Amino acid sequence: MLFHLLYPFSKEISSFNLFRYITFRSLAAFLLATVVSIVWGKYFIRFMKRKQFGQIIREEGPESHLRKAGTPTMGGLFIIGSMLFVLLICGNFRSIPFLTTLFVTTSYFILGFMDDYLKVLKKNTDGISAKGKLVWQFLTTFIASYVLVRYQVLDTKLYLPFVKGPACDLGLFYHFFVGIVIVGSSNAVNLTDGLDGLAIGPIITSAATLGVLAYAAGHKEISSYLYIPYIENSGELTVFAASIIGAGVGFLWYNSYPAQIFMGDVGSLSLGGALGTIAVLTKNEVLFVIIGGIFVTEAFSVIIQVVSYRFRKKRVFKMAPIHHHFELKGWPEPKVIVRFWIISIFLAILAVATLKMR
Ligand code: 57M
Repeated sequence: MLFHLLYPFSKEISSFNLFRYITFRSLAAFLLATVVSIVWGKYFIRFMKRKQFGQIIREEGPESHLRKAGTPTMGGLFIIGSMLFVLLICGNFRSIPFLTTLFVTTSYFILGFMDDYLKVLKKNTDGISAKGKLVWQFLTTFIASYVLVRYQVLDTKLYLPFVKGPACDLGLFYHFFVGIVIVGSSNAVNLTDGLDGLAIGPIITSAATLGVLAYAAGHKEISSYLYIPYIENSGELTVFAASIIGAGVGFLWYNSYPAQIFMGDVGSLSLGGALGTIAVLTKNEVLFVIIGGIFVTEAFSVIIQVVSYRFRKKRVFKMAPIHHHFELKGWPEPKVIVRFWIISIFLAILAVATLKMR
């Protein structure tokens, strides 16, 4: 908002000119989101402890998790809250890519909040049904992709890493493809969020990578130099990504092992949805499989485990998702977490490196 309020006065007060620059507003968003989420998080944890709104631990999980019972959850409330506060100041609300990401993030935030509310506050451990969640998630993406194609913000073409120009035109299937990417990302992050800091680490590396890609895609000269599609106004997603990084760092301040707070579905579903939407808006849906490789691996470990058990009555992993498999192999929790972070950093570097291999 400040961008809309202050920039017109930049002729009188030259320093307001700074608000025009995406780099300035991204740095400001990152720093402000970090401070706001650290401060807000402190009081949020105190409030949740006082109200005894803590995590219910399922018996069938790893033994080591039983001591986590009662840990406050729904930290996603102050993660997304910090992001929205900062984006109100630094965001460009005339950018359709920015508004679309805000719409999906908010929609999934509401879904996750309702699920957590039922599970944590109403002690109804099942929360919203898996089918109900999927209907809500796909409905959100169909609305988003319809608007983006109808108002010609995006075409229905598919772009692949290492390949110059579009690989093919998905036509009407594009809307379903967008759904798979965003809903898949949201649920993969949700599954990954099973150890202290395990999800927020790759969320930060993915947001950083997608922020760089969004800046390049929104810049005419850079996008043509790198042979990537130019998406007008997608540079504003760099500001959005910066707010995710800042709020994520602030959350990690408390979620690092041993966690004082979990993010809850309100955090994992909305942040996963935000990342998937930025990947779609910058035409990096396939590259996102590399960027979010940890999330993809976690989700596939569950699919492989369930399919194997259903058809062979045998498990492939000691327990899925795969982070539990390593826990049950005897890896201490912090070791699993940091090794997954190391892999996500390498995947982020690899993804950016592919820009030069077209
Ligand atoms: C999301 N939620 C964590 C916390 C977090 C189909 C099946 C694979 C589904 C999956 C499942 O239920 N996933 C739900 C994962 C839970 O975390 C809460 O949920 C929020 C995220 N949505 O913010 O509020 C537990 O994770 C631990 N945790 C931490 N630190 C954190 O920072 O330690 C979370 C965040 C928390 C806490 O213990 O209670 C979760 O794991 O449920 N099911 C599973 O993941 C289960 N796997 C399983 O059943 N595998 C089977 C089949 C179905 C594949 C198999 O291997 O044969 C495991 N998870 C649990 N118990 N809790 C194992 C059983």
